[in-house]
Amino acid sequence: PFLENVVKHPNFLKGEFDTSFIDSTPELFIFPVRKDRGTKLLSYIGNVTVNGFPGIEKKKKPIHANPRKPEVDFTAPIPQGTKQILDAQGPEGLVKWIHEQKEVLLTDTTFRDAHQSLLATRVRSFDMFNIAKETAHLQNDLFSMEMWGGATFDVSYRFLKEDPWQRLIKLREQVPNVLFQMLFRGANAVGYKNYPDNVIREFARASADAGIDVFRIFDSLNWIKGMEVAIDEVRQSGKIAEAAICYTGDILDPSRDKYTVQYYKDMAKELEAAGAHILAIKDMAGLLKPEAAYRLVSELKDTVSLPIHLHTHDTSGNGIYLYSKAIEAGVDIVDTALGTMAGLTSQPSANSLYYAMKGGGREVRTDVASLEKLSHYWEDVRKYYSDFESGMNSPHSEIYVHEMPGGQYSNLQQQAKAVGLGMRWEEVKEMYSRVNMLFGDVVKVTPSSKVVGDMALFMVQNDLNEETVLTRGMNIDFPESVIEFFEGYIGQPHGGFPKELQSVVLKERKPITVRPGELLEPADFDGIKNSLFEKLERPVTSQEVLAYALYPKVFDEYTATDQQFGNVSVLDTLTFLYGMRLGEEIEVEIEKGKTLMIKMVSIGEPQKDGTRTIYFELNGQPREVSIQDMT
Ligand code: 3PY
Ligand code: ZN
Repeated sequence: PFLENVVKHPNFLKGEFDTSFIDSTPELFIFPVRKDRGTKLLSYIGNVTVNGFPGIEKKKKPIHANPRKPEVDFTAPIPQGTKQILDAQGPEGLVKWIHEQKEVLLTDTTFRDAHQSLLATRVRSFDMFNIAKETAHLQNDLFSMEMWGGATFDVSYRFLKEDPWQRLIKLREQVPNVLFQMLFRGANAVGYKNYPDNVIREFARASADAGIDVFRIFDSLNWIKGMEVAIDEVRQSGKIAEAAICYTGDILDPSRDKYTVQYYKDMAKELEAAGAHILAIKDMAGLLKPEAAYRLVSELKDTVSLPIHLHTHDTSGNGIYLYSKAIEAGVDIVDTALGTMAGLTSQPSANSLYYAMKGGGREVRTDVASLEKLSHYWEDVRKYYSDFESGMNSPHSEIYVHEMPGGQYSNLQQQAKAVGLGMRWEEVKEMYSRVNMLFGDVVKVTPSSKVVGDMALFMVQNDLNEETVLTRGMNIDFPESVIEFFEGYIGQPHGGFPKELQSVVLKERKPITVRPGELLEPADFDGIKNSLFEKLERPVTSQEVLAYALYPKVFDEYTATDQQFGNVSVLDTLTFLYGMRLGEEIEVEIEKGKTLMIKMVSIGEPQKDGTRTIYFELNGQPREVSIQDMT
């Protein structure tokens, strides 16, 4: 219809067709509505009720009371926070302010890494919006909220069928006082491979425009070249470039002499020179032991003049002890999650850390009563997502041996089951650490951790060991991710690639040693925009163009679902995951002030063609939808 509108438009007929013509003629965008939003949502609900939600066992919709929410006086103004400092004084002013604080500052990860690590990143925007205003009022003491980046982007489109940009934009409206932080995988942005430089730059800029203030930038091999483009673009956007050192190995173990204190100090100096405003120590697997943390933070404090921000995962159970040692050594900011979303593969609990430090030399800047109130909300919400829990329910000290990042553990376990290696999980874990050594002891974090995981699965599955990989390797087709790694397409590891293995994996292919971004063709944003525009028959935002540039297939699937079912992010989480019970009635606010009343009346018998009719009442009127029964 859009093209039809265009070609019939008088200005077009006059030959005045350019993009400003589209902008100045909004009538082009008035299309006949094909299927109303209510009916689309009913189709979604009917579908998930009958067919279940992908990835979770189909079961009856559980019954939960509404989550407990703290009472907040919303007539009071939202208290000022760090966002106001950045906006008024710029990055340098904010850095100066951090240096002046005596108390330890917190970043809350509840909206990102906590649920990425505990619940496979499945927490929906709906449950965040529902507590956003309360969070702004009660958590104004935070340094930042980590609420975007990492796996958020991919999972939102792929599994939650919602637009991650809307999460950011709407949370920004409701939380105008605390800095928003994202995890940015350097040249891999929010993906699993290196992207062309123009994608990295455009994505950083667009994220800044949509509301991100602090960019934690890392490279999965600690290769500074892989971080420089992102650091530069973030600085140009007037935002905070927090450059990260990924911590691996054990600085206090003399037999692990590849990643020494000196290695980290050198890297810190390089990151300072590359323009970092803050230095992050990113302990993505929870390998940093308490005494090592004391040593590392002390030495880094003496090496650079940047504030130091420490991130860990509490998998071993040593998280609070480790933070306490880091605080003693002068760390400025630490990452925690609200108590009920903390611990194990997630971050240490803010609530516990507060009490641990109380009465000592340096206390934690927070209001513990507020933390407890918000923790109640998340305790209740977490139950909606119980199907995504990893099953780990006690501290795992073996993390120090296998070195698998918090977010990878349950993922790899699923992958192992999927290829029939569920019963050999212990072997897979052991192989993971052997592959690490075979690769020359590499940093393991997305996406390098995925390469190690893929190789470990491959070796167990094919009964290979370190020796047979080399002797029989010329006749083996290695996993694609492993080939790309040895080609240099996710960067260069510290100390280089093991040469013999590299040639066996690559065979005739030649490795690169330059930054992949120097070789990759720039993304053609205009071309993407035009093709999306034709496919979707509606205006396309630059955010959508970027989403496509990063994840073409995932984005196509998302827009197909969006066309079929409309905006499903407005559904409450239990309805989204389980559909409805017979006789149940729900309210759905499809936009501000516009609410649909939906009642599920009955489910018809399957027809010969495999369809079923589902009978609803929509705002009191009977409505039926036909869906395909796939069970
Ligand atoms: C991610 O890249 O998603 C991570 O959380 C790495 O630790
Ligand atoms: Zn993490």
